Amino acid sequence: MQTAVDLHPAWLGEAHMPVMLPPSTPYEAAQRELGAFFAGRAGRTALRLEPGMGEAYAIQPEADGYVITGGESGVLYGAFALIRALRAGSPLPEGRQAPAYALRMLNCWDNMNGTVERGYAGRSLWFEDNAFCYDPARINALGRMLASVGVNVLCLNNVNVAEPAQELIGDLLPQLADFAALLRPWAVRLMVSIDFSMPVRDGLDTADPLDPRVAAWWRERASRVYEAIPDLAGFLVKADSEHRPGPHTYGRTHAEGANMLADALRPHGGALVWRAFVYNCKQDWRDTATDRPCAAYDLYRPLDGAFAENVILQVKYGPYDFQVREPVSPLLLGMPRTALSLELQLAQEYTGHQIDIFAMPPMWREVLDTVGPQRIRAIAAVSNLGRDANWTGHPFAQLNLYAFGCFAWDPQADPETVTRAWIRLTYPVFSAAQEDTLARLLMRSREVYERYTAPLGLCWMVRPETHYGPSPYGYEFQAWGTYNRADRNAVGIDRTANGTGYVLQYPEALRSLYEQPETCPDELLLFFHRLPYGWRMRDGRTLIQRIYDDHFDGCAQAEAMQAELETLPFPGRDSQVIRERMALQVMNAREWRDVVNTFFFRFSGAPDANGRVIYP
Ligand code: GCV
Repeated sequence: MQTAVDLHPAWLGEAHMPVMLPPSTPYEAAQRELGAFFAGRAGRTALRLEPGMGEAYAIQPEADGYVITGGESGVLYGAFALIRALRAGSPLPEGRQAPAYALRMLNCWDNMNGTVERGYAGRSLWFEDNAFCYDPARINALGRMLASVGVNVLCLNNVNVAEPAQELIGDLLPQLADFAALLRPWAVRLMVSIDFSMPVRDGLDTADPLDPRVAAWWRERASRVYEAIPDLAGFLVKADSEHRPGPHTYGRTHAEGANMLADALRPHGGALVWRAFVYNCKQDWRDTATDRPCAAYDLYRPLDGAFAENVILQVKYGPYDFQVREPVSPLLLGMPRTALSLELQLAQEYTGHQIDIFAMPPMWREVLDTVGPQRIRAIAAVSNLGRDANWTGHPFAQLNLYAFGCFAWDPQADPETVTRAWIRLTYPVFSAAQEDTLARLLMRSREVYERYTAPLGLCWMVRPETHYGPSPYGYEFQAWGTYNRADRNAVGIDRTANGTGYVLQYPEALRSLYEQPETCPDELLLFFHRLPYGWRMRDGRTLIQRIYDDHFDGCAQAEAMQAELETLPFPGRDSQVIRERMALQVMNAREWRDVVNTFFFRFSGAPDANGRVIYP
């Protein structure tokens, strides 16, 4: 059983916990939050409900307090925004505030057996033993946490739908409805990942989307589901990807598959979120013509404009799969007539397993700046939550969830401002200097991780089984389409017009930037180019020297982070968890440094110009 303190994310404050009894509406939740916060403080607040405002709100300071005007969920977001600003000492949001995206979704890869695919914070918060199994108080606290940062949709089951999760929209509907009811007062709606082949499981001889019996089956099923949960946000689908069933089995396009499902949801106001994470996961490594990053654009670009109006195509930020650094997916730039959702990953699958520190806001800033906020209509992130007492394993991983909410509401958000606000809310005892130390550390944490793992756009050097720790050739002879093709002369893949042609998928400005190694940003150099070890970088160093230097520097910076953290007065359990995980991170960084340096030294035979130890 969790203690009361465990039920709350640190940014909401330990002393401020008015949620042991679930509220009945967002309005009531807002009243309670404000009541609890202002109890014993000067000033009063009034809520003015204007249903037409929906999720929007405005905070009006008055002589003796504040008036929050907003729609049914807007008043709740306004209440949290006011409390946050007052607690963090941040400026109050001025004027009408409305979220940039109507759908701000957390995707949970929870399996009904209680495991979480790529989960690093313990078991599922709501599934165990192939059934629903949860502490209602914790789910209530989850709703509060999500609402406090404006996340409004939770997709509760893994996109890899495994038995018996199909029954979430079948026999388990009553339990699903009970779960939805717990989150409703927090303005969080459910979404369900579905199995495209479900009609076959139910006795039909096909799941062909153009077969009228299949379409009728889904229409009937959608009606049943919406009868139980009228405000369900919709269905999420992973189709024809990593062995999942999909329309290709029947020779149909993804637009045909998605539209059939969207038709079934439309009368109920549901959205059909269709993932664009589709590639050949049975590639022969000898095949150098097939280039995995090309796959999604090749498949979907010709379908632009063919999707029904309530289909949202959900695209991972890069063309591979949540690597430490990838160029922005060209699909995000190349589907002007399709509603797009940007998929981020809070779960640190390739980014340190919530052991190594990896604050994501700077990365998201780059992605959103490249894509431009007007191109996307929704935003989703793979969850980093689990049953661990602090929700995310590493306390700093809470920042990524908090920041996701901020960026989903306002895609222009400034990473450092968000990070500093989170620090002030989470560690209110810190002095200004301590806040500076932690803010700087977090803001550079991605670059540090990148340097000791896979700098210069080199991806996939992780251990294939776990995606943690180094294995530079681990993916090299596998079927996943993930190669660095290092040999004794060169490393990287030529993705220019003379190579796989991937670069041609970009609009002209980016294409010409990436096309030449002389102009390609260093951090993506080996993503786009195959270069000899003696290649002269812009700063005069050779490529091999830069690889060595980055690994030495990254590791040294991880060690420096460890020393800096020692100077900070983390409260309670955080102190121990942070220290323990930092020690593991330093070990990991040393391992990465030595394995990768040795790997390239053995190929290139080039000594380190600075004479540091590289194991032969
Ligand atoms: C849910 C990667 C992960 C898989 C994940 C998949 C996806 O391949 O390793 O665990 O499956 O992405 O996003 O569907």
